[in-house]
Amino acid sequence: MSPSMSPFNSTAMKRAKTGRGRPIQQGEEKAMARRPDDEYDYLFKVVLIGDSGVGKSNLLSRFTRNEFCLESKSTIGVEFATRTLQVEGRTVKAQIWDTAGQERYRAITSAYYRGALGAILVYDTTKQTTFENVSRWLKELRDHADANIVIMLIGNKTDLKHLRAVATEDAQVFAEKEGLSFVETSALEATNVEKSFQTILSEIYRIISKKSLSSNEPAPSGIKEGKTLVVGPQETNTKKACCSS
Ligand SMILES: Nc1nc2c(ncn2[C@@H]2O[C@H](COP(=O)(O)OP(=O)(O)O)[C@@H](O)[C@H]2O)c(=O)[nH]1
Ligand SMILES: [Mg+2]
Repeated sequence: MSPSMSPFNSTAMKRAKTGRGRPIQQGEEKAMARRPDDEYDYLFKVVLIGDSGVGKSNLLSRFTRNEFCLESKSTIGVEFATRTLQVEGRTVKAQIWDTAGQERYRAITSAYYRGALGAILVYDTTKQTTFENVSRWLKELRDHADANIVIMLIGNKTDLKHLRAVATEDAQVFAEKEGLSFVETSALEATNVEKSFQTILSEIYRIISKKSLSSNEPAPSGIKEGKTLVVGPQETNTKKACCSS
């Protein structure tokens, strides 16, 4: 792959903060008027994958809205949620994409993976088959995502201790073998959710910053310092009613 094809060049969005001393760029004024506090250094797209029912949507709602839903409901259409946070001293806007149940039919399209810098691969610690299917999801990533994508393995639902079916060590050994970072979480109890997202965002940041330091290549055409590059639809995030926090 040519360097300009890599998402680390083409879609890691470095956005100059809209501060004094820089002229407002075309189109920016409008965006600022709409969301005056939306300032960030980087925008990272991360996709959630894994079998249906493992808790992807709840990990997302826990991370972005601090909400959890006991009842399971499929959402319509691909959607993402965002949260802006500090990562390694930088303001990062995490744009986390969630499936709309297509994983049930193994029908996730390549558009879902396009421009993703990270993938969070979730299994359910109480369901062995969801762990066995992790290998299939890794293959899916190899086939559809960029080769440099940062992958994190998450074993979710640790609150259901009496139902545990996948040993922590087994997942740890597997993750090490595959070179993935690994965390066990409970979206219900909000255990390690923050930590897992922070970990993958930090990993992405480290790769991006190393890359821009060591790169002697000119920026790919169309990418200029201070410009916002858009990956996927901007703020088409649909508001869903959910339950308690
Ligand atoms: N006990 C428990 N249930 C969870 C947890 N995360 C999700 N669930 C439940 O598992 C079901 C599926 O969750 P959902 O987020 O829709 O999974 P998805 O299909 O992977 O998006 C729902 O009934 C959730 O309430 C968790 O950490 N602990
Ligand atoms: Mg879901």
